[in-house]
Amino acid sequence: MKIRHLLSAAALWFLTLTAQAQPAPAHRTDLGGEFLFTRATLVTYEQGLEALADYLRSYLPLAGASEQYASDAALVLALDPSLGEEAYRLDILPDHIAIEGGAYGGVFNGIQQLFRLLPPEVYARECTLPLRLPTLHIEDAPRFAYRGMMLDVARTWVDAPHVKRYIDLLSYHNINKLHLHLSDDEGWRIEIRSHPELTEIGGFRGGDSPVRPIYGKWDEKYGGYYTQEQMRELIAYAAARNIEIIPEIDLPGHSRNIASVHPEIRCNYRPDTVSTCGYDYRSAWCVAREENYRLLEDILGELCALFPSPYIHIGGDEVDASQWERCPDCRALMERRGITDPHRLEDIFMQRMSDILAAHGKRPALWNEAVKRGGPARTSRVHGWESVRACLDAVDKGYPTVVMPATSFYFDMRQSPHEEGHSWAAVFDARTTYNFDFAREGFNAERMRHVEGLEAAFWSEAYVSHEPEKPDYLDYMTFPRLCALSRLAWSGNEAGWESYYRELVGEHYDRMTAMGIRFRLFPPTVSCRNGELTASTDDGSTLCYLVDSSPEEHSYTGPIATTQPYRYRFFTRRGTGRSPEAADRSFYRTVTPSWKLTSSMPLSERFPASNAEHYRGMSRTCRTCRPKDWLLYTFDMPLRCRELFLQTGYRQLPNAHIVTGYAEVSYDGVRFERAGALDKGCITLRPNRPVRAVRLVATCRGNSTPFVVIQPPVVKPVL
Ligand code: TNX
Repeated sequence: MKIRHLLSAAALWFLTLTAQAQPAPAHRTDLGGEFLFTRATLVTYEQGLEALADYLRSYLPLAGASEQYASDAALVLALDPSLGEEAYRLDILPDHIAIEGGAYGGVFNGIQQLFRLLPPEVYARECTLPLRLPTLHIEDAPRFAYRGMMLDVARTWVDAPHVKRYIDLLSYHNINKLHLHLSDDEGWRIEIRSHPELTEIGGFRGGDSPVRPIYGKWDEKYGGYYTQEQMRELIAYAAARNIEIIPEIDLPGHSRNIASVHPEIRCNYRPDTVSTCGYDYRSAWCVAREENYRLLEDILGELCALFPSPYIHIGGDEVDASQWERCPDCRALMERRGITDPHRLEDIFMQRMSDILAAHGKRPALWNEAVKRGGPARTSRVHGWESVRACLDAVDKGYPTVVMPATSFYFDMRQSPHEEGHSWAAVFDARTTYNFDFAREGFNAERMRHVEGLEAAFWSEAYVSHEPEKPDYLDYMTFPRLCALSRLAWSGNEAGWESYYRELVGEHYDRMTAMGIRFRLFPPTVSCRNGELTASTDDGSTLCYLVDSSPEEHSYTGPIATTQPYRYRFFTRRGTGRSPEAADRSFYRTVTPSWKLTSSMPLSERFPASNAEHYRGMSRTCRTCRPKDWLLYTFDMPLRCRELFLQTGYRQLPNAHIVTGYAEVSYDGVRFERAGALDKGCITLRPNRPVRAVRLVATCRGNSTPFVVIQPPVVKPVL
């Protein structure tokens, strides 16, 4: 008995503590009492909320639920239409808990608030009762009606169970829109019953598919798709968690996939397939071909019937209009319409898409490029991704806009300079996402009227090459940046980063661990002074380190005395989180030797050899690679180094590289010896003698791209 009391007292103390570290909801009043939450606590619900009673009981070991709605029962779920749809009131009183929402979503949000008052184990469905909860009154409502996340399932296929898991994770963070990027050059992911070939063929690339292989999947047929049945289930699963799925079919560009399945939709000219080892590169729908609109009517018609979302995203980004310029039919259409700018053809195309959607009672959502000329109706929703300026432009034109500039919201961007991920928009972590400031970015009150909310995006070109640790990479890139996004979209960032960071560390790390998220921790601080290498963290994580290239992990217990600090790399772990590696500056130091590039492949004039040679960016060949093609790096002086990293293809992306091949090293400039196979177009050499030249030799027939990208060698000096 006594022990029990002690435990409860401890639990109460713990809960009060964590409750203090909670995000401050709009209004919270502590009432000073307590409620005893037991297995016998009966859940009662108002009509229409049964799914939420079931949801609650799937997380907590509560014995019963009753349709007999009684407002003074132990745990009451109720509606109060006087509240905003997603707003809620949570009352914890000595004898009952009441969660009232303006609509279903509001009650769901209230349940999430209750979860945040419980120990983190609730997310693992391991919360034991009884528990004492402090009595309180909370009223809260979201800042934005649109709080979204976009997942690109086209480049990397994410199957339905993994999407469900992701929906769960989003829903714990009060995200209410899941924008699914269902088609792109590399895949078609949603069954269209009137055209089963779109998924049966276009759902897969490589192997015997007419869709070319790419992004690390070269020797196998790769892909997958959702049947309409599965999608219906996902839609319902998401809806039960207050998430609307918004489908996207990317039109009229990013369509190489469907154009490989239905080549007739392409523009009417002969492609140059010689430089691509036979692949047709055209990726846009021909605007002049009338039959195309019948196929599009079938596709959009089925999507409108399948998805309850009032918006269907029809893309509109990165359209290569040069294809239309080369097409006699599109040119004739331009003449008939009296237009000279081929981009106007996109407006014509999008207008027809909008008409199809309107006939089904839906509106289009578009990437910001599609409204640059102001063509589409102001009822279209714009997703502003290119820049803040692009968002402001859409807002100023009067479009309801979802703000998602890549520089703060593209979660495929890497989080610090030496990590994985893209960097074309920015290198940023959760802090940048959290600190996004509408006022500072130029959104005044008038402009804010057109802002529907915020969205983040995870594009998956680079994800597929991480497949062995697939969920880890998605989690790592998403969290905690998504926590920051959700805070920004739900209540704003006025509390400031320092306060939010304390909350992440004090609260969310344990919650994400219970959720099973392999999240990113911030890297440790490393410094070296007077022969002492030290590492530290401020987030309660455990510090570990690695020496040289050995995989053996050591735990860090104190300063390391060394004259070779560049041999050590540190990282931290906490729960299911891990940090990136961090090292002393000397580890990252590189030199830029003088060298020359030659090749069996002709080199591009736009991306000449001198770019790479002078460390001013990359160089390119003018065609794809074939067996025995070579790249030769000749150093002006014999090069002594610790490490020599050679890379073909884009940084962070296995694309436009030599897919299979090997490296040969020469120490005298005459004889070459094998030094190993290329891995995703790259090789790291650790030569023990000065190197005169390295040759990379291809063994693959093509790389699915009409060129090979050549990066300057990364050379780490002998220290
Ligand atoms: C731009 S964002 C794209 C995507 C890429 C992404 C990579 C947008 C509408 N287009 O096709 O996946 O960059 O970060």
